[in-house]
Amino acid sequence: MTTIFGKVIRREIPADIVYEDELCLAIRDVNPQAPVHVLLIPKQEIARLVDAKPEDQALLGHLMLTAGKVAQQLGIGDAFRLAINNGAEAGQSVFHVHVHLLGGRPFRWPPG
Ligand code: DGP
Repeated sequence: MTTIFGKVIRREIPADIVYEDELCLAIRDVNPQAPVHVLLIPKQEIARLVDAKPEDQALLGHLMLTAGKVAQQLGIGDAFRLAINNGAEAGQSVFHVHVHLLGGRPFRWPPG
């Protein structure tokens, strides 16, 4: 089922796109939790991380490598955090898998 991110990918609604390639998009989060808060979104619609299949391994790896690249591009390459919320109780609100890339402020551990 398509989500708001599917609409972004198809350019049906606007987004601040900071990176794009054949497999994914990186957009600025509409509700940023850090000075830099970007979402890496695969163009393939996968609802949750646990719905990914073995054949999606390269795509998931691509998101990780791209996160590092985009972090460098946005000047937070030395300190950033990646997060994937899987399931509503873990904070997932958009059911199209995505990686949060956050940076530009200190982060505590463990996360809340
Ligand atoms: P999550 O809660 O992990 O599913 O993250 C969803 C994120 O998506 C949340 O931080 C807010 C963001 N978001 C929701 N709708 C939109 C939108 O239409 N545009 C953008 N840029 N971000 C959105």
